[in-house]
Amino acid sequence: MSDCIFCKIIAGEIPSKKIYEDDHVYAFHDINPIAPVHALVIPKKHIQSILHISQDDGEHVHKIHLAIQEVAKILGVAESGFRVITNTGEHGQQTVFHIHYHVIGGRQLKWDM
Ligand code: IU
Repeated sequence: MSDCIFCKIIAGEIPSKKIYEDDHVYAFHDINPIAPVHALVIPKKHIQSILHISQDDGEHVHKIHLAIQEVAKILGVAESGFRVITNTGEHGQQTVFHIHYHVIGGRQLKWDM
């Protein structure tokens, strides 16, 4: 999508600190981290939110989960543990409408973070 900031990051039109990339997925450091490790894992396909995943998106969803494993290993939190969050809609405080998976860790998390 031409006006989507995350599509522009994937295209390299907006700079980002890349962690991992494959055919389906791009992962980068969040610009406003809330923990020592705070990555965003996104599908290269523009999908607005978890509510917009279709039957045809199975490979994207699978590849995102595999990429999360890779990102956790690369950033050194696979052993200690981490949290994956996908904010959805207004009450979920979704601010960027290209589905993204926050990978947060590097310290002890509480339920209210
Ligand atoms: P949210 O779940 O939609 O609220 O998360 C959007 C995240 O995208 C948020 O943590 C921002 O800091 C992050 N982000 C970014 O990393 N780079 C950007 O250019 C923009 C937002 I805009």
